[in-house]
Amino acid sequence: MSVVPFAQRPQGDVICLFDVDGTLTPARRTASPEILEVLKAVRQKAVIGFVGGSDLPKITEQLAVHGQDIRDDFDFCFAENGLTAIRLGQDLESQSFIKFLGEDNYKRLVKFVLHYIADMDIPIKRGTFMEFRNGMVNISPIGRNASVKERDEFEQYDKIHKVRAAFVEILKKEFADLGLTYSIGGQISFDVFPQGWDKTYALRHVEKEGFKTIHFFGDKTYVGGNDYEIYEDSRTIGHPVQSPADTIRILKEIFQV
Ligand code: M1P
Repeated sequence: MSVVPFAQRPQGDVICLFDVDGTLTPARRTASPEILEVLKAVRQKAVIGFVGGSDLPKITEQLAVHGQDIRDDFDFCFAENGLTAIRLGQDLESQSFIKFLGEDNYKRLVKFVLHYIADMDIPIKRGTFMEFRNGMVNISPIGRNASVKERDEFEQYDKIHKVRAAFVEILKKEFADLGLTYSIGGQISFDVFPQGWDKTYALRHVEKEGFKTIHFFGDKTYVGGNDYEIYEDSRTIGHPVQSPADTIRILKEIFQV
């Protein structure tokens, strides 16, 4: 696929980075034709990329709704906060959670987490309670195999009982020696990664390009949300959004598309 070089786009020194869940799509659901059209139009003018907490296969399910290669639709693809990074279809260099932690510490973490979840009394449990990814682990008390309805119910339950927040506090104490960050970014789980490997990690890849302006759009821009650090970063112009419709509205205002 031929892509217009950044320098030949009218605003090629401007990049828009987007969170995925709640910003480009409803949580863990697919993108609408409207937002995909607007992104395409913005890409004619400026440079676009996503910065998701999820791994690449999940983000692909959400954004590549016609079965296309997601690498063709975005100039930059940042999954796992940028620990999986792609520029114009080419993989960029990356680090790994397991290398950072070492096998022994990782085993300690797995053992503790699975014991804790086994003893947790919540209304329902499904499967895949801990998902190992390149730059993080994702931990879910209900399990990642929960259906959409079960996810929505768990999210409501957790708003009242705060089981994820309590779990995170316990992990912070138990693994204080490991230098980890815990981020509750979605509906049913939280991510665990080394300090500094939040979404600002992705900025090290775009910084090298010398963009004049880096816009960031996210829905969880409040303290403790997984968009907070990149939204607050002095290198970005942050746009807090409530929904994909809000993202479309702001893009239309900025780029007249
Ligand atoms: O992108 C936000 C989060 O999306 C998913 O969260 P959940 O399954 O809890 O809704 C996960 O992929 C998580 O890693 C990610 O941060």
